[in-house]
Amino acid sequence: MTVRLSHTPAVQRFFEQASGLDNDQGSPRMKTVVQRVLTDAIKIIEDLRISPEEFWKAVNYLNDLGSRQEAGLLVAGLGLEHYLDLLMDAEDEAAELAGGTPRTIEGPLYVAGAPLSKHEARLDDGQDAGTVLFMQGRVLDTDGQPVAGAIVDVWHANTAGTYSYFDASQSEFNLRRRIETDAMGRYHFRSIVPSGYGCPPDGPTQHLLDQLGRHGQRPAHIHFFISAPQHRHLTTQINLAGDEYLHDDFAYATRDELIADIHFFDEGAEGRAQDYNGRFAEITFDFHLQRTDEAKAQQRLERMRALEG
Ligand code: MBD
Ligand code: FE
Repeated sequence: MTVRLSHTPAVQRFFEQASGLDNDQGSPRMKTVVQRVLTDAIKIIEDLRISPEEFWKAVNYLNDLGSRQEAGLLVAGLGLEHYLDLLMDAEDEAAELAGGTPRTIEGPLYVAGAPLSKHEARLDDGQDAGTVLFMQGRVLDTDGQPVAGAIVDVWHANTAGTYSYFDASQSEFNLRRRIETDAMGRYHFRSIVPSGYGCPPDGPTQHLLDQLGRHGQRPAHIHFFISAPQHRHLTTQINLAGDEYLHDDFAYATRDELIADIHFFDEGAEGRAQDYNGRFAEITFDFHLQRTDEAKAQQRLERMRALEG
């Protein structure tokens, strides 16, 4: 026998009240959202016959997720952050705003306020004996014209796949910089080749992924915010060709246009890199921005971020 109550007027009225819809205080938007969440939740409880024991397990899971600061990791791993990209892409398409380098997820590991320099930077503090990486390219508009004075805000993991700030063993802003493009739209930087990221194996995100039969690995990648006056802010990443997880990213960020070739050069490869004689790797990648007059479109999405605001 299946008992169902969620559709009854008494239960519907009860959750309208719980959502504050019978008072005129508070936020109408929040009331609408909370009422929908509650009434959809009780339907799930009924449809899937969620037991009270399963319900309390879920409550405890949310506590674990929060105490480990992994909510942002879970929404990436469940594909919800990628879904937001798909939705924004579809909206752009409908508004005939397609074109330029595609967006892909920001992820949970950005830190605001990295050191700013003109045209070039060194991102690593010299403490990680990873392969030296030289990356360069241009910021262009969708007609191929250079964008001078664009800000390339770049962040990536070390050879252990961890990020400064979140990994307290790294120096402040290690592998994080903002670089302003030159008159020809060019940027370049020296860093180290990052490793892929793996979810903390003992954390709540990986625990859930285990129950889905999934891994929690990302391919090696480098994140970017690209911004410039009169251009649409771009949140994106490059994913490094050749990585075993390139097309098996637990966060679904890889897009064909964002796969970057990485070339390795042996020690003494002359003339390839100024002032550097050891083994190194090189990536060249251009970013294409859409033009816009809309001020809000020139800014990154509002969201809680480390050291922002
Ligand atoms: C990362 O480095 C990342 O970029 C995302 C999206 C999720 C977890 C770790
Ligand atoms: Fe990342």
